[in-house]
Amino acid sequence: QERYEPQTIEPKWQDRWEAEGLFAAGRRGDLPKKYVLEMFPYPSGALHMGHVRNYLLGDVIARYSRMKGFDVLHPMGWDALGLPAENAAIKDKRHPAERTRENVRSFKAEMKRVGFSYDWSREISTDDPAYYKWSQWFFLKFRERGLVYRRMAHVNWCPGCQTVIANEQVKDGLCERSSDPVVIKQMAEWAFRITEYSERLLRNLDELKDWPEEVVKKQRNWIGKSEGAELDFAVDGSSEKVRVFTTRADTVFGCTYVVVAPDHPMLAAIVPADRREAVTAFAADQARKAATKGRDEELPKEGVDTGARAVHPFTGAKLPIWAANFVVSDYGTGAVMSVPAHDERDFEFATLYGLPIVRVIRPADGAALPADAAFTEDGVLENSGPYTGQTSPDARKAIAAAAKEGGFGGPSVTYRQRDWGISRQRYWGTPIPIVYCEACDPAGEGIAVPYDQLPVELPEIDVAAVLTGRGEPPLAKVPSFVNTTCPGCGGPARREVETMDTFVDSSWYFARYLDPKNDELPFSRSSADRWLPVDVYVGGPEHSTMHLLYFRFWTMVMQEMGLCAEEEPVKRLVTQGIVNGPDGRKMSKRWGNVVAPATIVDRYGADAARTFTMFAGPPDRDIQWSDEQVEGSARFLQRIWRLAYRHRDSAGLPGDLPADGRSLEIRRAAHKTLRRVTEDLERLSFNTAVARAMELVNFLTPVEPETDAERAAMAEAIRLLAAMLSPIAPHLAEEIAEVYGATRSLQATEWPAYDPALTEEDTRVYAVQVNGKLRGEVAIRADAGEDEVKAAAQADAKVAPHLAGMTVRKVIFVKGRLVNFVVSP
Ligand code: ANZ
Ligand code: ZN
Repeated sequence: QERYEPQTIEPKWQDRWEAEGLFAAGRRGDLPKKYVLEMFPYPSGALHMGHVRNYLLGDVIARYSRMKGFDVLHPMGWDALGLPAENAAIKDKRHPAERTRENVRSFKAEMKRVGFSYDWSREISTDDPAYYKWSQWFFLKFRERGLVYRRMAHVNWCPGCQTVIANEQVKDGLCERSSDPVVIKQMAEWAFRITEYSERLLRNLDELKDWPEEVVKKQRNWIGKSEGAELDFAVDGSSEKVRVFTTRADTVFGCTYVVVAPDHPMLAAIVPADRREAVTAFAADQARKAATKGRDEELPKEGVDTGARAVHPFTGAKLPIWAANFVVSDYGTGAVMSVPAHDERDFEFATLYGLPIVRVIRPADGAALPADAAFTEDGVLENSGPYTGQTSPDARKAIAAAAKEGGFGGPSVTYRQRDWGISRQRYWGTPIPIVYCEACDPAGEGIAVPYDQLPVELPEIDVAAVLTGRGEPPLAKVPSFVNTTCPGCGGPARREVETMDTFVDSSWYFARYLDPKNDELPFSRSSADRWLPVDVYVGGPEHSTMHLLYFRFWTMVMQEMGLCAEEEPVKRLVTQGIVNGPDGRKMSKRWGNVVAPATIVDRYGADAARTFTMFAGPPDRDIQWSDEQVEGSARFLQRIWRLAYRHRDSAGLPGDLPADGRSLEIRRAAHKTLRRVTEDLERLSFNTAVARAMELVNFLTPVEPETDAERAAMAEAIRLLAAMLSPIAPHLAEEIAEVYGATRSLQATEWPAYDPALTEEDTRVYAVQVNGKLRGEVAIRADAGEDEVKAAAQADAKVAPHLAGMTVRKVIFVKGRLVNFVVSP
């Protein structure tokens, strides 16, 4: 009928896609593969348009790729375990599994209504024992490779709740839940030795050419490689040595004292008896202060002279050893040589405590030195014995080499990255497959649960009794879980009662999709060879470091285990911008500004919601939700439908009638648009693709074909329009294609080819201004209309920053020459 009715069209096509199994991966083993993945959701609350944008980006890519002749893997699953579900369970006394199941059901129903093209036969959920069995398997395999160990670590302990809490739950030193002051406690935990891969994680970043620069930069900083030297300072009158890490070995002759962390393990051995009490009191005071300070707060510098003396490795001078709070125990060696003349922190500290300052570097250009500050740059050495006169870089090398030669240190590299602690005192997580037996394992190192006993399943529980948020970890309160037999001696043993960080679950889920039902291995080698790496991975930039580092690490280990050939999981990473609500704040349950896809689908249709979301801006930019613009998208789709409907009688005409005059014009417009849209989709520029389609619709709408050639050209244009829009507005596109004679779904049809002869054209260069200031230029074909030029200008890398966070008040457009955005904050 003449009216565009998404409410009838959309379910019809969704049913048909499902019935035909069009989205099953592996249907076309003869075709090249493409693995398109979106970060799987944590199914809490309800799906909103902020999530939808993420999945939509993947969906458009998946749909386009199928038409381009790829065998596409596009799966979806659930990051179902985790703290929010457990906290909700504590509050309302319902089992987290129940709520999770409900949420998954509603997420899935909503996803289907938006028309996402998932292969649901591969659905996974991390709370499924058939899934977490393999997380446990990996844990044990990693442990066999020396990549899992038990360590003592500083954790936030809330005495009120009797549990360890995450950094995020500490507010101004108080427990968020009970308001008790949080203390730092030493506790045993399981950790992954990710630092063993720091160098490789760093080095491979150079190869990740299709990753956003910001993500690569963040990972680089997170790993934090620091090249320098380690130097030993003998402790006077003792056999001990204090080893320091420095990036400025060239300043060693300016070292006037040595500083160790307040909790440096060597203190007990080197502090003379008469200073012991003072140093211990200082350490205790600092531990308390560190525990109660805000997470990002920096404490004022404080220190204490330990009374011990260090021997300078080059001059033999006796230097005081201090303990101070600006030296941290878990970086480098936990000790530094202080050079107040050339380091700001040292300068501040030396000034505070009246310690000597000796200058050993002067500026190479002879510039004057600041009187009351450190000179922190490289220069030329002075007062430095045999090294005097050398430049800083040369001296660094020479001094590190001398230390190596003399057996008191040498070149050294340190990373800021820490090992990954994964123990959580929680119920709703993957049980750690370890038991403790006092007979076989008196040291408490933990005995692996035998592989044939995996999975260690989460026990059924009395929710009200176990999930209290207080006392011991929940699993410790379930005797039937805790008490087990030792796999070694068959005697009584206790199970590990802590569960794994959920980042473990998400470190390898992308590989489980390859072979989700495998019960011999997490996935088969042949499935890995077929599908890995992920070709496009779409997700939020907030995962730049933790998740995206963990799963790179995991993949390296999987590769070493022979499970896959790839050591990097993802070829191209797309980080999508935020969807802000109409109030300009990030769409979130917390702000009460979420827009539910169901409401939008009911009102405007899934295709309108999809078109709006893709048109609103480039993938990596934030967009603002706007009901008017969704309505605008719906109107645009309506116009397409009316156009198609109006010319439906021409559908039977052959597409390649000889064209001239007006029919040629129509064909040129259609083919040029097809070419542009194809290029835009290739570079994931979806907003400009929509803009170009709009231009074509504007062009075609007023045309009244009179000859058969014109009618045929019009029918061809409409067919092409449907095909090119089908990744974005798939339901409408299918409906039009069907009216125009298609017998198969567009998803089983090849992406149309444009006729190059019809697409030649000349271009214009537009000056792009923001508030009248020239900010960039865009080259675009001469017949591009205002919308298209605007979209291209907004997407331009030079222009975009000037529009970020601004509201466009007006656009001045001079055809063929200029576009000027009038904006205000
Ligand atoms: C002497 C020196 C002289 C330093 C100078 C700097 C400038 P990055 O680049 O971050 O690795 N340092 C080393 N271990 C530390 C610890 N555990 N806690 C606090 N500070 C520590 O910084 C390395 C520098 O940070 C090292 O080089 C050391 O100070 C300090 F003119 O050594 B430097
Ligand atoms: Zn035993």
